Order: sequence, then C-alpha cells, then structure tokens
Amino acid sequence: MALKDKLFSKIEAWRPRIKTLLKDHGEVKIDEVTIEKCIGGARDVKSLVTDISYLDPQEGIRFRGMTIPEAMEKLPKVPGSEMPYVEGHFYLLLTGEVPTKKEVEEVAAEFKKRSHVPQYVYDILRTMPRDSHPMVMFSTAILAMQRESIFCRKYTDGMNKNDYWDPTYEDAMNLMAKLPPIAAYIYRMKYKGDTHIAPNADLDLGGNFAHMMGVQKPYDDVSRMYFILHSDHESGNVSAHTGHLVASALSDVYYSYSAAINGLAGPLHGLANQEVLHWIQNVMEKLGGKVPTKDELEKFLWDTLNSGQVIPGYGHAVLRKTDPRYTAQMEFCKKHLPDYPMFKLVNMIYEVAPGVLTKQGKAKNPWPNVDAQSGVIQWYYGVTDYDFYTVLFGVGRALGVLSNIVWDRGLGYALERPKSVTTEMLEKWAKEGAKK
Ligand code: CMX
Repeated sequence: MALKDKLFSKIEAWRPRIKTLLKDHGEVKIDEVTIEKCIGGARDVKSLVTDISYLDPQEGIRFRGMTIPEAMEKLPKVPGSEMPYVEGHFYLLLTGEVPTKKEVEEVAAEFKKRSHVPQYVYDILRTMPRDSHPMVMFSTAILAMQRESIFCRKYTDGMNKNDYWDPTYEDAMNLMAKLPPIAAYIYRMKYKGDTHIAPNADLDLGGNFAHMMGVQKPYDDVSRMYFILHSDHESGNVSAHTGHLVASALSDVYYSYSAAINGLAGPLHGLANQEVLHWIQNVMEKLGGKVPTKDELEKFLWDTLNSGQVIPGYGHAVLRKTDPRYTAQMEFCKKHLPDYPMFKLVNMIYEVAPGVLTKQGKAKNPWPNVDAQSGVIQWYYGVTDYDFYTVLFGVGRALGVLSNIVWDRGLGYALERPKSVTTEMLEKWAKEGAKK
C-alpha cells in the first residue's frame, strides 16, 4: 500500500538522525530537573521526542508543522462536506505529508477492509453491566482484541528489531479501523435501546461513524472535526504518554491503547468534556432551566472554586492562551448553532471564567481548553448522554497515539524508565542547595 511504502521510506531516512544524536551528541544538556518539577508531575521537563505534533504554549498545537486552520484547509475534503477526511489527517500524522485525493481514498478503502469487529468483542461488551462507564467498555473492547495482534505473533516467532514497525503499523491500521464501529455500538447499546445500525461501505470514516451513531448531517462533519481536533497534542499528555510508555515495553497497540484510554478517562484529562456539560446542566438546573446572567454565572464559578473543585474545561498544563481547538469548535458553533442557548452560555463562561480564575490567582492558564466547547456541539445534535463524550475523544486520540507508536517502533525508541528518588534525598539536596 502507498501509505505503508511512504512511511517506510520516511522511517528509513529518519533512523540515522536518531543514531547520530545518540552516538555523537548524547551528552548535550537540554533541560534540568528541579525539586518542583520532580514533585510537580514533571511539568515541562523535556524528556520525550515526537515529530508528529508540537504544542506551543502561546500558539497551541501544530500537526506536522501545520496549525489547525492550515491543516483543515490543506487536507482533502470529503465531497459535499466542510471538513477533511479523517483518513487524510491520519496520513498527514504518519508521514508528515498532505495526501492527494487518491492517497486518501486508498487509506479510506484500507480502513473499510479492516473495520470488521470480531463477534467476541460485542459478546464481551454485552456481558458487562449496562451502567459501566462507556470508557470502561471502550477500553475493555480494545484490550479484548489483543489476541489479534500481528506484532505479538511475529515477536513470539522471532523478529529483527528493524522490522518491529511493520506489524505495529498493521496492528495500528486494524485497530484504528475498528474503533468507530465499537464506539457506535457502545453508544447504541447503552443509550439507544440496544438497536444497531449496520455500517455503510460508501461512507468515509467520519461519515460512517455518524451513520452508525444514527445522527443526521452535519453530524458527519462534527465527527470529522472532532476526531481531527482531538487526534494529537504532542507526547506528554496523560493518554499519549501512557500509550507511549506501555508500548515502550514492546506491548502491542491493543495493550497500549487500552491503557491510554484509561488515562484519558480521568476528569483532569479527557473526562473534562463530560464534566463541563455536567457543570453547565447543574447551573441551569439550579436556576430552573434559565440561562444565568453574568453575575449569577460569576457566583457559580466562585462557588465551584470555593468548594475546592476545578472549573472544568479551563486551564492547561502547557497552554497559556485560549486553546485553538476550542476556537475551531467555536467557529463551527457560530456557523451552525449561533443562537443555541447552551452555546451562548459557553460564550458567557468564556467572558467570565478567565477573570475569576485570574482573580483567584492559582491557575497558570485561565483560558479554555478543548473540552470547554465540545460537549455543547454533541448536545445540540442530540448526543446528550454526556458520559459518552470521552469515548469520542478516544476515537480521535487514537490517530495520534497509534501514529506515535508506529514511529516509536520504527526509530527503536527505548524502554521508558525514569529514576525515582526518596523524600529524604530531596530534603538532603534541598539543604545542600543542589544534588552533589
Ligand atoms: N479550575 C480551578 N483551579 C484550577 C484550574 C481550573 N480550571 N486549573 C488549574 N487550577 C489550579 C490547580 O488545581 C492548581 O491548584 P493547587 O495549587 O491547589 O494544586 C493550580 O491551579 C495550579 O495549576 P496549573 O499549574 O495551572 O495547572 P496544572 O498543570 O497543574 O493542571 C489541568 C492542568 C488541566 C489539570 C488544570 O488546569 C485543571 O484541572 N483544569 C480543569 C480540568 C480540565 O479542563 N482538564 C482538561 C484539560 C485538557 C485535556 O487534557 O483534555
């Protein structure tokens, strides 16, 4: 397949760069670790490498060097749609090149070929308590498919290190193709009376997902936009880092991505999109369904902070400005749902919350992140079961995490194994002014 050939030529060309860096420049210092960073979650410690995306604190994410508007403009569009093919974005993440229409169609055809989900996955999902969180179901379904891993089989048979990337690529393609039907199945089993919609082979990944969800246009474009925006945010965030970490033990993509999904399910990470909707609903409920005034909203924000909770959808570990993923979704809302009361409320939060967070003086970034806007769009199009929202994030995030794992294998990145120290050691070094 053209994508695989291109990928291999890129990996082969890249390998000597990593070898030279390690062999000739391994001693060059790029960062230092302080006690604050050691206790504070390794914030900003430069210890991961990825060329697939880069997150600038002021500017936001760039996918393979492209801003979100640039990528959205340059990637081939699905005929009759505003949004690009998700398949084309995957091609971009994997190869660093914008695909031609023919190349996108090839990837789309490849995903279709690989999209059949084994019956045992559905059987397992059906044995789970129906009130299990959809992220638990999603993670379980992914892990259950580990027996399909080509990498695992080939590794057991004995394989040259240089070839690891190949079955990893095959596994990644297989898994990526199966995630949308699994997600749609969980949605319809849990929330739509266990009625299911067969896939439509004529549709692209985003279009087919909307079809299997049973939501009308332009939800196909919402899905495409959603998957692309959530795909990658460099390597340090919890889901991407977990995927990389688990894969660094040469665990295959099923083990790795299931673990990544578990990290995404945390309320400080991907679950924040569900928390935002929960928070908004609470506010409106307390006001008998009415949209609050700015003063009322400010009071709710302070009440949240004063009760020791975070304002979901605001703040970020790296970003220091409004998340361009938030802005991209806001532009979509302005076009498609400008008068929707919940969208207006989200905008009002945007006007009020940064001031409140700044006044409180704790959050380093008072601006909204991707999760502040995404739930409202889902709600508008009838996907109101907000505990499902993080599954949507999880389908998109796979594009980036899987691309990274393929490259990790291609470049032979090492087993991840940072060193821990004891509190006593930190106290000793604190007294001495530095680690001697
Ligand atoms: N509301 C209230 N307090 C906040 C806050 C928010 N939205 N964002 C940060 N703070 C607080 C932190 O809890 C921390 O308090 P303590 O000193 O008491 O521990 C302090 O401000 C400093 O935190 P920070 O350095 O600005 O932020 P972190 O890098 O530690 O954490 C994040 C980043 C995203 C976890 C945090 O901003 C947060 O909890 N936001 C709300 C949850 C959220 O929206 N998460 C989704 C992020 C995007 C994603 O991954 O999907």
